[in-house]
Amino acid sequence: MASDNRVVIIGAGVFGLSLAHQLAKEGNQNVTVMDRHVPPVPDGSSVDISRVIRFDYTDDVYLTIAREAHQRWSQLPKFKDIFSPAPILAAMNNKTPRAWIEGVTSALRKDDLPYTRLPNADAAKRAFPMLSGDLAVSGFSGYYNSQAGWADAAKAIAQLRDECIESGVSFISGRAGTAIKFETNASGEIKAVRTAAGTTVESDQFVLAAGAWSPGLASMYNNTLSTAQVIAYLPLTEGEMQKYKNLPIYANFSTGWFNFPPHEETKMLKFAVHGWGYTRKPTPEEPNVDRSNISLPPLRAAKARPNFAPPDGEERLRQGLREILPELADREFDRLSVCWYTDTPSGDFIMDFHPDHKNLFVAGGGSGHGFKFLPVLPEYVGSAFHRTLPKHLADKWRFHTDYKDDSDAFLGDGSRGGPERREFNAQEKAKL
Ligand SMILES: Cc1cc2nc3c(=O)[nH]c(=O)nc-3n(C[C@H](O)[C@H](O)[C@H](O)COP(=O)(O)OP(=O)(O)OC[C@H]3O[C@@H](n4cnc5c(N)ncnc54)[C@H](O)[C@@H]3O)c2cc1C
Ligand SMILES: *[C@@H]1O[C@H](CO)[C@@H](O)[C@H](O)[C@H]1NC(C)=O
Ligand SMILES: *[C@@H]1O[C@H](CO)[C@@H](O)[C@H](O)[C@H]1NC(C)=O
Ligand SMILES: *[C@@H]1O[C@H](CO)[C@@H](O)[C@H](O)[C@H]1NC(C)=O
Ligand SMILES: *[C@@H]1O[C@H](CO)[C@@H](O)[C@H](O)[C@H]1NC(C)=O
Ligand SMILES: CC(=O)N[C@H]1CO[C@H](CO)[C@@H](O)[C@@H]1O
Repeated sequence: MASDNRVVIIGAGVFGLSLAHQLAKEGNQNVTVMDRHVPPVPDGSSVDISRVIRFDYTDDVYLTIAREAHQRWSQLPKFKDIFSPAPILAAMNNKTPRAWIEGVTSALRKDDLPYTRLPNADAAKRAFPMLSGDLAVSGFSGYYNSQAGWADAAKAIAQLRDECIESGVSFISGRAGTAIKFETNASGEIKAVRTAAGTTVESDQFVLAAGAWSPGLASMYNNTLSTAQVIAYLPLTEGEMQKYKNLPIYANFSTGWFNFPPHEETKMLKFAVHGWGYTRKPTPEEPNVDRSNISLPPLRAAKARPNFAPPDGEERLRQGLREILPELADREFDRLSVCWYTDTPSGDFIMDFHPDHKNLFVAGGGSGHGFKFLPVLPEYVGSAFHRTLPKHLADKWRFHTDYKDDSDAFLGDGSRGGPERREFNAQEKAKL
């Protein structure tokens, strides 16, 4: 690729910045990233106080590259103040199908990766004595893996942004960086992107890396479904920070509930639900091309996520605490929020050219697990952009056109738990 080929990337999350950094490192001095906000974008999905880093996957490809990523998170000096090691404890009830845990542990065994089986709740509580709850009323099954941890996502994104700037990437932020619509010619090639400021940005190639907002700019052919997931932050006292210092990342795979160890800088205990989530059908006035059955976060000026989660979401957040740390279950939260997943039917990412627009590359489909790949993502997304991925990866991350007519393709990758997905109601939508 000629190094002065202009590339405009919409979205400064982990996917967009990774590609920008890779292209600039390869010598392209004409890469521009557009976003609603200067990264770290406060309500972008790549930004929060923490994201889980683990390589526990049933799928060989993700296990392998997540291991590569984990090695970099834990060994590279530049991640020293960003990554914190912590064990991950995955638990399920005997009642529910245990396919996920069995799949993961057999994948770990196959690669000779150590983990500790926890045959019952007592074993889990012996290993982690601060777990004061019952853990599972009807039969517990689980394991823990000490080789995991969490990253301060906002700091990691700020560092990646700086690496982009240092390697020559330009940024357009705010209204002039907010894409409203692509301008295409008769053969579907994109000529420019129109912005909320009324300007247009021309380019040779465009990249759609707008995360959960992407279906508002190009038809996703049922490749993605944007779902909102709930999060809570609970303030801890100094004494509690000490008491829970070695708390593992506890993931209840029957419900999708999981927590992070206490966050030293903010003195918060954060927990969330990796579930089927909530959808938000856009209103007819909103700019989007594919109104049929899609879900979109509101496209507003970026700002901190509103202090809001639906009541049933809050209840699930508290119920999870009741299982592991009941002494905290009725405490006041500092904040609740929702954060948007870009789910794909299989949980696989998308890194491929769009079927309708020859010069539009799509990078995303994070499906609630994309962040951890930050240290290795530039190489993969760069190769996908140059069409040089090994065939098995190109197949895995292709833009599917075959989901187009499915009535409901979004059945997940086996890691989701809890109640069915539902549409936010009108009062809830007003608070997003
Ligand atoms: C609650 C939650 C918990 C998660 N936990 C984990 C975890 O523990 N571990 C893990 O590995 N992954 C986790 N993930 C998933 C991971 O965060 C995502 O897969 C990843 O961050 C997605 O990155 P992205 O670049 O696709 O999207 P984003 O980071 O959302 O980036 C898209 C960007 O596009 C911008 N944008 C949107 N529309 C426009 C427009 N029209 N014009 C200009 N800019 C626009 C947005 O402002 C945004 O900054 C979690 C996600 C959530 C929501
Ligand atoms: C960027 O692209 C423009 C338009 O093609 C070109 O004129 C310019 O030389 C390029 N800049 C660099 C640094 O390659
Ligand atoms: C997961 O959560 C559900 C609902 O709160 C609970 O019934 C179950 O016992 C929990 N399981 C584990 C393994 O913690
Ligand atoms: C659209 O733009 C591309 C790239 O500039 C060009 O090759 C193609 O001929 C154009 N198509 C039409 C119908 O103008
Ligand atoms: C796929 O798109 C069709 C037509 O747009 C729609 O009827 C169907 O419900 C969609 N399926 C999913 C899974 O969104
Ligand atoms: C994926 C998805 O959300 N599909 C929905 C499309 O719309 C129908 C009818 O509203 C829902 O039943 C599907 O769940």
